Amino acid sequence: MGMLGLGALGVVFGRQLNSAVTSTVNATIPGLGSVLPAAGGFRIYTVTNGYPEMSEADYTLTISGAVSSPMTLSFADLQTLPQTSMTKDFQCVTGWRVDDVPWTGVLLSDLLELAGASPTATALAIDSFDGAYTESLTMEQAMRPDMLVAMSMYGEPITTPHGGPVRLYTAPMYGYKSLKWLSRIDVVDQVIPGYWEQRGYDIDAWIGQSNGRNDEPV
Ligand SMILES: Nc1nc2c(c(=O)[nH]1)N[C@H]1C(S)=C(S)[C@@H](COP(=O)(O)O)O[C@H]1N2
Ligand SMILES: [Mo]
Repeated sequence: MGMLGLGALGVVFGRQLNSAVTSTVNATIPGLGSVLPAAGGFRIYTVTNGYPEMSEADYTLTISGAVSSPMTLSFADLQTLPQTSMTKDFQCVTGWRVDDVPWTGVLLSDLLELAGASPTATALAIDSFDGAYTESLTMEQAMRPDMLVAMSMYGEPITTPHGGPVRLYTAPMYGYKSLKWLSRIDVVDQVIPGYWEQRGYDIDAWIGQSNGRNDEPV
């Protein structure tokens, strides 16, 4: 419970804790935004000062590391790849859930195949263009058919607060794995714990089977 309590607090108040370290002026107001429910029941989270803006025209996704074809894809490149849609719940480890969210994008497995990810690589180290948030997935997890590099949510472009133009949607795992403002996927030979994992959350974030929670898997 010690770790969970700390971690859960961190999600809700991460913004304040962060700013408490770096500034006192902005310590409260932007943090409050992160605990207010947004439209549709989502709560909008960020661990930095606000939400980084990036147009579809400026967007790039880099796939690097242990791949035979390192590549940098534009938003238009991603649109030319096979699109996969899924409608599934979004579950944050702090307890809120949004049912039946339609997502569309490119399967993470399709991108890894395209880049020629090494069959002996064991994990992904994933970065956000917010400059702070990171995530990890094992290669086995990343190759599942419900791990999406999402470009649309509710049939619309993903908004900036929700991590647009491109974010991860890791359906079988708690929301902290669904990194927003996706910028880089690095294929690596060991799991590098992500932002919240360094702060106490389970690396394997299976819904209902981690962080001491007992949520219904969805
Ligand atoms: N870059 C970034 N991605 C992130 C987060 C964050 O703070 N920064 N929070 C995570 C957590 S804990 C959750 S529950 C979801 C929330 O997604 P939303 O902000 O679109 O509701 O984003 C995840 N991805
Ligand atoms: Mo979360």
